[in-house]
Amino acid sequence: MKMTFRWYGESDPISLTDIKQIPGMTGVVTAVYSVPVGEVWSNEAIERLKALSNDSGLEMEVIESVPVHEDIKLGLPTRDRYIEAYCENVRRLAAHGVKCICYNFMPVFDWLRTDLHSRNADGSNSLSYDHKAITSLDPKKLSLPGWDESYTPEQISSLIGAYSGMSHDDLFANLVYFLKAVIPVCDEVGMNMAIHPDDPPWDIFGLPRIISHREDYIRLFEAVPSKANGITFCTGSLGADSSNDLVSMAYEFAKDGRIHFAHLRNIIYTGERSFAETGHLSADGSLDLYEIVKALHDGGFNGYVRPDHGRNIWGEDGKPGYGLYDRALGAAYLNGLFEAVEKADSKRG
Ligand code: DNO
Repeated sequence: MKMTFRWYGESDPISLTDIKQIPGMTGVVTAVYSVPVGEVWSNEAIERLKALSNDSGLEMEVIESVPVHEDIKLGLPTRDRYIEAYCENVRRLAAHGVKCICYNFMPVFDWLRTDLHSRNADGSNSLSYDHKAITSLDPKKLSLPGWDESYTPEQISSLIGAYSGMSHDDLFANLVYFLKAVIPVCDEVGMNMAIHPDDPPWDIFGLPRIISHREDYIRLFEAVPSKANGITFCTGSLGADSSNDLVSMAYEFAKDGRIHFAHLRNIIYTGERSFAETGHLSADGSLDLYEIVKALHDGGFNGYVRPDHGRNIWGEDGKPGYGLYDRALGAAYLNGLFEAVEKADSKRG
């Protein structure tokens, strides 16, 4: 396991020095943010991120994300040029020592919450999701927390419209088309693709979502068998649907060599299809992080891990989910869990 931390590049208020001071931190998870989705990243921009990270004693072996252009998800004729650009990014990143790319295939929104500063009893705040609040919104006039800067309500409405009539199978076929072009390049250059699950794992505004349950993964691996076709095991996303058995999925997919990256965090169920993000500790939420870490370990997981969304604590007003303090506490806790399960195993063994 390699413990990493998401870093939003040079505009991130959290410095690489702060990140390096977190015990056990080996690397950053980052991206080139200045290039529009679908274009090729310059070698200079990649090189600069790598040099900054390495100069601070951190590796840059995971990129999150190389985003997938909507035309690819929509299966438009223009997709081939965007897929070619994607393949070029894979080659360039591999040439700079990147080993894993986290991406997603969710139409329009790659995560959704109804509140970015939900007040907790201890005075902290965190992200939360209330499905009733979502269903009461008019998709033609959407203004959503966290998305107002990326899209105008008109843009959201027309993008959602572009997906009308698209079935789950259509979207899945578009994902397979994409992977059949990208995975051979990954095999050639030694890159792992790690698809992020749907967050939350159900359809929203009639948009199909296809990476939400165990069966979705089985179908994905059958369609593109190379182990480079792997996953980002995100407990907070998958765990929002309590029918997902995270412990058995962690074990099964780790054993199959499919988990290249793990986002580990906790949530608490607050109602039907509703949840709030909590601190990472098992006791603080509905997910048993100890059992999940143990299952990953028992399955032979040896990929990258990062603490995921944290709360705002100690007066911090961080980027929602991505402040320093609670994620650092999360990393320390996860390091402890991994050390405990690893040592218990080697003593038995
Ligand atoms: C949110 C993140 C996602 C993730 C993408 C990966 O906090 O987990 O935005 O980076 O879905 O492509």
